[in-house]
Amino acid sequence: MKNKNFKRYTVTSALPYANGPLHIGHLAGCYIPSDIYVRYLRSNDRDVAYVCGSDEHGVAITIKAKKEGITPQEVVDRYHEIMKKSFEEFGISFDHYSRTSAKIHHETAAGFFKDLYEKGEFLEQVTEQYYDEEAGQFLADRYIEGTCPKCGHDGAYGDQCEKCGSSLNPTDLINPKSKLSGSTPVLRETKHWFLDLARYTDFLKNWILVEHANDWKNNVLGQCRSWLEAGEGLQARSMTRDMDWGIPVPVEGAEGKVLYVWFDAPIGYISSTKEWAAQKGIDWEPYWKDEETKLVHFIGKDNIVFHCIIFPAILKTHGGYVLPENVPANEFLNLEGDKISTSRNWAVWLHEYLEEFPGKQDVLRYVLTANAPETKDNDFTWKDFQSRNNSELVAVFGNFVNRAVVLTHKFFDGQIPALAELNDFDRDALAALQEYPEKIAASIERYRFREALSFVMDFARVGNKYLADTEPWKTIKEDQERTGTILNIALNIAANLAVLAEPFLPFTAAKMFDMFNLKGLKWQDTGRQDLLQAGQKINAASLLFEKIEDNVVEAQVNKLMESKKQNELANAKAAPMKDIITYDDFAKLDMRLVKVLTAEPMPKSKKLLKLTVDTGLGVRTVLSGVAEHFKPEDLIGKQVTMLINLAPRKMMGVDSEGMILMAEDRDGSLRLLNPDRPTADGSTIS
Ligand code: B3M
Ligand code: ZN
Repeated sequence: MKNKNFKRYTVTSALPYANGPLHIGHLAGCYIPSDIYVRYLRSNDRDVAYVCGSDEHGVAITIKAKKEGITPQEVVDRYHEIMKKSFEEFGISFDHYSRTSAKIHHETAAGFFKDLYEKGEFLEQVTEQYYDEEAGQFLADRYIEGTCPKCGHDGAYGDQCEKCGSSLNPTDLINPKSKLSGSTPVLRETKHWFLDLARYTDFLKNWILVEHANDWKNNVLGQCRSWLEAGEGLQARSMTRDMDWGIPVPVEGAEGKVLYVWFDAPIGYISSTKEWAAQKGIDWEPYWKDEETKLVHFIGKDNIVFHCIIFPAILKTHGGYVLPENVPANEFLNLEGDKISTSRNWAVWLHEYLEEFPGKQDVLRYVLTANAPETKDNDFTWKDFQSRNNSELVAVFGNFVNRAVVLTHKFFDGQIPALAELNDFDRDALAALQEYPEKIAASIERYRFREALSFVMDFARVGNKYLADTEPWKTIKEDQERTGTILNIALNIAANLAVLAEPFLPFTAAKMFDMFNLKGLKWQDTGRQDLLQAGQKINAASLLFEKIEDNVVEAQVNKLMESKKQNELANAKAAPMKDIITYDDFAKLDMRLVKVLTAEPMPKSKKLLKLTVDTGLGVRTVLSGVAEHFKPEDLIGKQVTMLINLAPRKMMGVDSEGMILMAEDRDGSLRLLNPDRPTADGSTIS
């Protein structure tokens, strides 16, 4: 399979659920890698359809709608637009971005279901499913939560445990609870249509574990192997759900049921291609049906089973469709050592990034690729972001291009000087210029984008070092011709660099092409040392990258810490109840409203304030451990609550005659207990 020559490419990236904005984990997982791949293919003049769209069905959407008190339609309308815009802003160059609520998709997905149904592929089974009696509905997938039977994690979903990655059935959960009402669901009978995956085991084993044993990524093969070789083998999976949001099941006796979101979503790639082709006035079918089409699915690791097992089984059964040639799934990206989480607001949101780093899309693209979770989970840190920007993009890439352009303006008035005699430095640099394009291409073709990008940077280093070695700012003093040769070579390295970097850093490449007055250069033009020729004019240097200061990344870290704190506060539980007491115990406490007359810090104490209060029965002195929470002037003149019959106690040489009572918030801060209207000092509390 490996060396086959393909006529065209269909490249997909996972359809993101339209239930929230996009964050860096999305970009790193499958959108930047696919975009690099496609930009590279286009640069090679290959025929590509790069399709995606919003995944608008499933429980992910209806749960969000319930949480926000709006309809599922409102949820998907809102987030479809937001996600589409973010992709555009970050240069993710889909040929088409559709949505699964589109009519063409409903028809296409229903058509697939009908086809399989008519072929008798489904097992029609009445099984017991969890039903929420309070909410009056069946609980599909994420509507149900409980303890994972495999790892003991408490918040496992009905379809999957995110902690250990096991795929589950709702009935596997220990202590299942409905997400709708919190009640314990009951089992009720309901009919569903199951895909009997076991029947595809031999085909899948051969296709994945034999035919693709050498060209699929290890992390993908590993997961497939564990599915295909698990003791109990592949289990039948229901392709329908009891829900009212989704694509109605197009067969009789299926009222109130919709297609399982994972049945319809991958078919969304096909619908998106259809929509794209119709708009272009071309035929969509070759992109899915011609043997000479290379289909590649870019996804995150949690989607492997759906793209490598279930969707291929569906395509195979339907017949007439090509199967994916590769499914280069990435692992997960963490953020500052913690799992990215929408609900905990532990994320770098793309729309917020752009507000805070306007025009710096390529910096994020660069960092997310240089540190991509290609073979294992990886961590995004703001420190790493800063240092990659400052010491790689600014100090190497930007510095090299800038020096070549600025010196050409300074010494040659912006006109490219001619080549003269070459020395060893020149020959080495030109040799590198021949080597790098192929090296980079080979890595991209193998989906090793990190490695490919590191070669692009190495090539920029070659240019940087070439200038450092040849020192045109010195040679200009005695040898104009030599200086011209150096700058001619440096500029041609830079022009090549623009083409080679374009898949990774498209905004930067566009600026470079503008500087060099170059248009329409393709991958096949790289390796040439005459992209820029003597006599041509270049434009003034434009800023490619700029240094990011410490305070800027510190602010980002602080923002994350703040969201962690907010989250902890929101989740902090009230202190547990103390032991039960009798009324007589309680009646012994004499609590009163008292007025603070004076307040002053206690010398040598950080914690204590010394107060005098009017108890209605006389003036007393009280020491209160609130100096870290209140200033004396916060208290003077205020009414507070006090336990007045607590035995006096001597502290730091002062008798404290009672105790001020306060409420403690979850974060440990204190609040005074004030009456809701003026009340006489000494009023009792009971
Ligand atoms: N929407 C799941 C996800 O975002 C899903 C991908 C569908 S790809 C066909 O992880
Ligand atoms: Zn688990």
